[in-house]
Amino acid sequence: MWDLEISKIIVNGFFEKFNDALDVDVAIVGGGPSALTASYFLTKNGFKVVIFEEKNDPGGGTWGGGMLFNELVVEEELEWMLKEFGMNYKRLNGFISIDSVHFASSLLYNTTKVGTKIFNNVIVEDILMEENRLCGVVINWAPVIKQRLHVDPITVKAKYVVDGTGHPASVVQMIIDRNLEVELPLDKIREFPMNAKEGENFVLKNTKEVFPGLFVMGMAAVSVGGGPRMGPIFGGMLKSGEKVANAIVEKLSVEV
Ligand code: 48H
Ligand code: FE2
Repeated sequence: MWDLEISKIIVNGFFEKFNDALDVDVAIVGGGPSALTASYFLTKNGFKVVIFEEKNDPGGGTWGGGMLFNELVVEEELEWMLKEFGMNYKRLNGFISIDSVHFASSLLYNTTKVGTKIFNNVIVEDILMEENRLCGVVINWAPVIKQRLHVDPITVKAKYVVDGTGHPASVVQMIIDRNLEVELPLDKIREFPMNAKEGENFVLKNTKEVFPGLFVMGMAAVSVGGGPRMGPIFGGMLKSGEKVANAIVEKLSVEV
């Protein structure tokens, strides 16, 4: 009977990959552009990476371009990365213009193609800690949280956790809420008014390990550092993802 076969293929296929994702090198929270870039470079370097995305459709703030005009902008210097991802684009006055649906789907295609596992509809609701260091995340089905069902979560072990949750910097917020901050100078998360050029520089500078075992990247790095937003220019997100990947590759290579 086809119907039973189909169900078995889905259930077995899911649990095989989910079981493998319970103990990883890097767990990335959120599936936006910085996460898709970081995971691509980490996975390509041979590390086991999982992304948890609370929405049905990973890609974060990329799909809608600027104000739903589905085109977005990247700095010209990032042409090499767009080529690496096999994207189509146009060069215009020092900038690159890309169809945002093509951009989002290319990032998703490339990272999943090299082997990154993305679990959508899964929310990271808490952090896992050991001896004052992050060592994983606590996950649940997003609809469980949204419908406020009283269902306990499960855990995923990771050598490094990356906060790629965008504007709210949700993972760092969990640390702040518990007064755990050791290396964080902040008591709250905030971002400043739009300035594309400064925002793009700020995101890269503030992409770093902010707590033992926890890196912050993308818009979350801007919120945590307290810098300007940059609007619909996405080069900083790509560069931030690449920076996190390089930093973790270096750390994990030393630890091996
Ligand atoms: C699971 C979660 C959780 C959670 C959130 O916002 P994003 O696109 O993230 P970035 O930093 O890669 O890109 C930012 C960019 O899209 C942007 O907003 C820019 C450039 N703004 C400039 C401006 O001026 O506004 O994606 C974050 C993703 C989303 O898909 C969330 O659903 C997801 O993270 N997420 N997933 N567990 N606890 N919290
Ligand atoms: Fe944004």
